[in-house]
Amino acid sequence: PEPGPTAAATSYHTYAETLAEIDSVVAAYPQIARKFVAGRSYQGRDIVGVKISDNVATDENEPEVLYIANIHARERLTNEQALYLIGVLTREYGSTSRITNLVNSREIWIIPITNPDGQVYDMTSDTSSGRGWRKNRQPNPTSTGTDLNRNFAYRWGCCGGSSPTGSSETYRGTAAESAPETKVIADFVRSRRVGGVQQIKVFLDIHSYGGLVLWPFGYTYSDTVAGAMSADEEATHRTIGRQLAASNGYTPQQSSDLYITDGTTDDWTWGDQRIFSFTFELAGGSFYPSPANIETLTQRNREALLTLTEYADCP
Ligand code: ING
Ligand code: ZN
Repeated sequence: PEPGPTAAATSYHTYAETLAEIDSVVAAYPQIARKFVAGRSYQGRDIVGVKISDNVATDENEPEVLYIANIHARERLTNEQALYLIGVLTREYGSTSRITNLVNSREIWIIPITNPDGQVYDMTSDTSSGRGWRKNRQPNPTSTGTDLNRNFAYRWGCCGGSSPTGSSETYRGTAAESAPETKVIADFVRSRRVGGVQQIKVFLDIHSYGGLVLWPFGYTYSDTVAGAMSADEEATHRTIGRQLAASNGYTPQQSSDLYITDGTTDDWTWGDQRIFSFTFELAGGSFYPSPANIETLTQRNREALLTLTEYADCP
């Protein structure tokens, strides 16, 4: 394929290549794509995103959608999934009416590498296989790294779904939002409240692997929680989740049906912010699927991602 924002990825993007790709998209589509820096990682790297909307420089009163990926370092395909979405939305604007309508009527925020320190650490000179690193790279009392997907401030550490031990893969940190990357995402989400109303209506956290569509809560097996997940709200999550799964062939389930977790991103975005929240575990059978399969594996979610973006003005 040709280089630039229209190309399907044929190898995994490094952090530097991801930034270059974002710069290239923004340069090619300045009317609808704008780069933003949500904040910095523990080691000082920019946590970079792209905002996609018409009149992109203006904060319009449109429903917003947030996509984040690569919160876990080794889940390299998730960055490609985010770049794929950026590519589709920009490239097809003006030619595919469904996409033109979405970009015109939504503000879409996409952060491809939420954990840049971990992602850089995970990459080796052979980018097709990595170190299998999951957490960020912040020192902790006994080891290195906080699991960012156990460090959010809703029922943090409540329920046996994370670890207090520094060496654990699911180390929850010394406190909620103790990891800079967690706080960057949480601060960004909080910053989208205008007059007390959260503008982000739909959120997706992209992980791999497993071929799953998950929704809150993860901290409890209960599907409804008084004051936090009504029967209607649970039904909305379940209905949307099943529709997404019908389009990509994944398995839909409440997060805790996989296993109990606490302090996850989507428990917080729903529990604290009341944003309809989902997690994908991308299909692909490994943290490092062959680069030859990136195109097929990411295209598989085209319909699901467009559908979810459309739901921003419904729930
Ligand atoms: N799995 C996710 C994890 O953090 C998950 C599964 C995501 C559970 C979101 C609950 C909420 O354990 C991987 N592979 O990271
Ligand atoms: Zn993950």
